[in-house]
Amino acid sequence: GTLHQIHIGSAAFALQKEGGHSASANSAFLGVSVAEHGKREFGFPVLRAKKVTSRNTNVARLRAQTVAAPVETKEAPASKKTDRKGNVIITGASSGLGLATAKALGESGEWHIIMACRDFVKAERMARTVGIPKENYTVMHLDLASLESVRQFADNFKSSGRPLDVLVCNAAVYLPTAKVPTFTAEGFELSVGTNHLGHFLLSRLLLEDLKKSDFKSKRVIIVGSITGNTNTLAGNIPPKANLGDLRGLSGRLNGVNSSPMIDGGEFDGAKAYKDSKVCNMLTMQEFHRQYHEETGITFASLYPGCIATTGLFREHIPPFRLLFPPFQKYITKGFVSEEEAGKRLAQVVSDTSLTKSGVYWSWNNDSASFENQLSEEASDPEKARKVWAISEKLVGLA
Ligand code: NDP
Ligand code: PMR
Repeated sequence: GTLHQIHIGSAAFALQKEGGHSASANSAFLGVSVAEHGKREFGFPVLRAKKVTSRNTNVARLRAQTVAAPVETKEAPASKKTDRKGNVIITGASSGLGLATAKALGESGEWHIIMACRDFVKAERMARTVGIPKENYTVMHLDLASLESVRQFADNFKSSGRPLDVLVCNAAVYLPTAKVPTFTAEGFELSVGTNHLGHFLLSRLLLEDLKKSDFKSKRVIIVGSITGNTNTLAGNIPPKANLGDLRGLSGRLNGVNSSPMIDGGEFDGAKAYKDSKVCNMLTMQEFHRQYHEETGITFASLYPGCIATTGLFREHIPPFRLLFPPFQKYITKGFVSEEEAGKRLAQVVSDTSLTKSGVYWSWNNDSASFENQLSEEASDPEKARKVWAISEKLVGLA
């Protein structure tokens, strides 16, 4: 059975929004900025949710089944190549932000979207439901919780002969109520394994394809989040992201002879998610440092806003799912619709003004994009280098 407990503190809550829309590069989202090491207490209500469950959370140990994508590419004449449609892979395009982005790009007629999804029947159904024109998308199987599936996907994509212009690492799982860790096929804690390690291998394997592309702008976009950034209010809601000295990551996050958490601590699903987002943002920057100059590829991350209605919160307790959207809409004012968030990510994919590399994009209340500041940890080059080096070993690249 399932027992729900929810505690909402009673302190009055008000957030001061920034008046104008000229949020500077130094301002955190919503103008709420917290000193990096500030041990400040917040007078905000604390929403703590715990779920005690006897449900057996299933381990993603299924072997990947992969379908080859139907390819109907026509090679454009060399002179016209830069005028062709862009080809963009979006992971987790079967729901939420990924689906909304696929819809926005699909409708523009300028993109062919490869929807890289673990459930391709669902992906096909969702593509039809939101009305993406048939000729503008292809569904391909990808289960990020299996490195074998990631390799299979990369092979399948390569053999399709389709050029790759933009890769969007969007898929994620969030397991805030899990009492015990679950693991990927290779035995990594599921949140970091899926959100970070799966995408890390995927982007490394597809880098060669991106290099070969002759498209006007080649990009790798890794979706980050405000909750991994401890220089914001949202990033200071416990449990806070913290990768520590990476001892758990070095120990393979297997929960057997090492901790399932990157910092080596006790399992905490919400923290594991936030840690995975820090890894996503660090990976983007390390990619930028190592490859931007040589390849011309733009590497970017973003916080699309709080899309409180997506499937990300599917594992959260029902009262949270009920209260979270109105809380974000009326109290923090950080809420964005899936449609609006999809347009934001679509901008990072295709907008000619968002070509700068190494940037973490955010949007102000008037939906104008700006270069946001990452927390100290999420912008630490030494940590980025270490996470990169350890991750390389874990996914079998080094
Ligand atoms: P959703 O749950 O709606 O979408 C996540 C997608 O990831 C789903 O399509 C899901 O597939 C897919 N996915 C999960 N596990 C795997 C896997 N093993 N292999 C392949 N695909 C997988 O959540 P959101 O749209 O909210 O999340 C999208 C991104 O946005 C994430 O990176 C999240 O961290 C980020 N984000 C979200 C915010 C929010 O407020 N919602 C705020 C900031 C960032 P399926 O459809 O089969 O379930
Ligand atoms: Mg948070 C400006 C205030 C703000 C913003 C933009 C978010 C975004 N949140 C804010 C504030 C608060 N949140 C406050 C004051 C509280 C205490 C009541 C609070 C609580 C809270 C919880 C319990 N918030 C959450 C949770 C989640 O489980 C979500 C999470 O952390 O997932 C990792 C979440 C989020 N708040 C956000 C965003 C964007 C999330 C979704 C997390 C993400 O995708 O990174």
